[in-house]
Amino acid sequence: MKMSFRWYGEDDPVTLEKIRQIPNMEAVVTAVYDVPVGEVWSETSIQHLKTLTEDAGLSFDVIESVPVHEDIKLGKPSRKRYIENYKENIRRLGKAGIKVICYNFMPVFDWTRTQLDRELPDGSTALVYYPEQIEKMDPMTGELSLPGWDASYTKETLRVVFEEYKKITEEDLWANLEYFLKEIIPVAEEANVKMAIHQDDPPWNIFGLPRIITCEKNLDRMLKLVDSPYNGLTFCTGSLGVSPENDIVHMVDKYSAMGRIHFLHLRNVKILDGGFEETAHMSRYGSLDMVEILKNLYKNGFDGYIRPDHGRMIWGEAGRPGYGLYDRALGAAYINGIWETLQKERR
Ligand code: DNO
Repeated sequence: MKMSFRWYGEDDPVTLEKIRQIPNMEAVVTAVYDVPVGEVWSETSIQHLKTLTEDAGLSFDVIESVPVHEDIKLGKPSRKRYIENYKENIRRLGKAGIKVICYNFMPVFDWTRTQLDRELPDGSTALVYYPEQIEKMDPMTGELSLPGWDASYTKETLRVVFEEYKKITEEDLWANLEYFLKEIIPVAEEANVKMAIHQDDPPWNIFGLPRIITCEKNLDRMLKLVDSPYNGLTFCTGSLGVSPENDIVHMVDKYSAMGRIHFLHLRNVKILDGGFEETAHMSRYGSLDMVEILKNLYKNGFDGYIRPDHGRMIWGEAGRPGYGLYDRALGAAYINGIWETLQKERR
């Protein structure tokens, strides 16, 4: 496994110099943020990120994310242009040495929480999703914004896109995903870039919008749409793990044995009735058994990328929700410890 860390670019308070000092840190996970969703990334911007990363002693291997334009998910005629742009991004990133591109196929909203600063008993704060809060949320008022969300929506454009989704069933979304994959995976193969879909977070429909990348049955279906190692997963333990029906230890075993996990987001979550709280990474704080997850990866010879996912805010840190330095660094150290133990046991 190669340890990696998400970096939001030059205005991220968590600098590359800090990231580099986390033990065993190899790769940076980042993106070009100055281009609207759907457009082609300039080679200058890609090269700039690569230079900054490599000058800091880290490798430029993983992109999270190249976002998929809404017209592709909606299957509109204009998708043709956006898919061509997407292919061009894959080619350009491949040329720059990128090995994995993470993306998602969630309509309109990326990951969703109902509160970003829920105080835990130890005084740290965490991201949570409570059913009684989601019921009261109205996306049209746009009060909530999370790192990675497309911030370009106005109330009017959001209203229009919601109207368009009223006509889209889950099966339509599947058909649009299939069309997209059949177009882009051959390009990814040629560019030698592994495409890695992120699961829907949370893995159920929200605000009446369909979500399909949610469970084992649907991951099986997704991987079969184009049966190529280049059509793979960003396996996110926290996204899938909030649904009690997802057996994360088993799924990690199955998909890593198939060679279809290229990138992992590792975090722990505590399942509540209809909701969840994010917790510290260590198994005892949440519902996931991190040791069993890592054991299965190790057993299957996993050599892809892992990043510690969201952290709590601790030690008075302020920053992007979920993406501070301290708790994510503790997560990396914890994962490193388990991995080293597995390596030594093997010898
Ligand atoms: C949240 C992230 C997601 C992820 C995208 C991938 O913290 O895991 O925003 O980057 O869904 O496209």
